[in-house]
Amino acid sequence: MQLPRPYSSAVVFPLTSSASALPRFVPMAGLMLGRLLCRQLTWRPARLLIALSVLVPASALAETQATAAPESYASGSRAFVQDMARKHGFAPAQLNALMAEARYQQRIIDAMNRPYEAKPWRDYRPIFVTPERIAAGVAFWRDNAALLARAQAAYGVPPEVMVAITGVETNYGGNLGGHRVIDALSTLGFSYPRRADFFRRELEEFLLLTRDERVDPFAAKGSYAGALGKPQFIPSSYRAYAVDFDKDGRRDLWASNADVLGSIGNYLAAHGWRRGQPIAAAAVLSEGLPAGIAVADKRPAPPRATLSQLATAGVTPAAQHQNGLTDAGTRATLIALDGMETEYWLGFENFYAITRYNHSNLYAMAVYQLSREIARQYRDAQED
Ligand SMILES: [Ca+2]
Repeated sequence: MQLPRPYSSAVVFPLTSSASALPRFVPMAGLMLGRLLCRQLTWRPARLLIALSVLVPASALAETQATAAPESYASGSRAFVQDMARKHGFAPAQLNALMAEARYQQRIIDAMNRPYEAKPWRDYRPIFVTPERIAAGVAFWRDNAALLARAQAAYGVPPEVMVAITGVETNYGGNLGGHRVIDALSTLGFSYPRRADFFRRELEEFLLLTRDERVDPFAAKGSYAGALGKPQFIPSSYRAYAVDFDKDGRRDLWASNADVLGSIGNYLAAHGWRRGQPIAAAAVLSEGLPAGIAVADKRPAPPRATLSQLATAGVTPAAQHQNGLTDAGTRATLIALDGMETEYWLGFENFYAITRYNHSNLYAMAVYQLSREIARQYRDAQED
């Protein structure tokens, strides 16, 4: 995985309007190859494609076969440059030069239209809660035990939750996403009307981030939705919640596990995590669907009903999940998930905090269940 490189002193960035020279971009091997291929494709496509299919992974090949960008992309880019110049003092000529290197990617639009979270729970869970991901989580915990203890002390989040989030997001850093962040955010920000405003703001945040943290905007790789680093923070979250937990002067969510784990802890603490409180519990419905209690599906909802109100309506935590549930005033959301049969769960404040990381009850439940398995196996191994 190619990591974002800090800017060398030879490269002019930030792009302030007072700077007169055009930025001298570091030549990118991938970009150069892409240009070379595009040129060659115009004169001998068939033979070249056969040769390339041997040498170049399919994903890289697809990238060279550029889909024509819709008109919205060029006009969006022009308006964006003007906005950034006005709001943040970027030099228009230099930012135009930078944006001219960004590429519309149809495959990013396609990926947005089939998200994992559209799957039912019975298909979603097996993607993330697997023996391999549990074992790798135990190893990741062992390798980062001191950092995790320090992050738990600082933010109150148990190690297994920070480990499980890293595991669900990027398989502990093993899969950081293969898209250039600038391509993903410009494609979605200019040419994905349903959420264009959101992604355009994230593109703005991304350019500010690269300026502040001295990250090369073309080397930053991420998911198709523009999420960054091992914890997959979107740029606005990176700027607001990432912490320099190893105190080296940079917030590096790619290479520093200290910064990664500290940032996850800080994010959850800032979104309502309660130290020592439960996350979720399987629910038993003794009287069928309870009257007067809202039932959430995959869409998160803040906990409103107390355990005592739930009990009155016939909803109680399953015996194996009653540990720590001694306060009848604890609030929960009753959640129904479409497993092989419908599963009922109680999600507490900490469950809702995990949904602030990714707005899906499926996501939070996968993190919770993965964290339980990792914790069990980690502690078993400690006792051996
Ligand atoms: Ca750092």
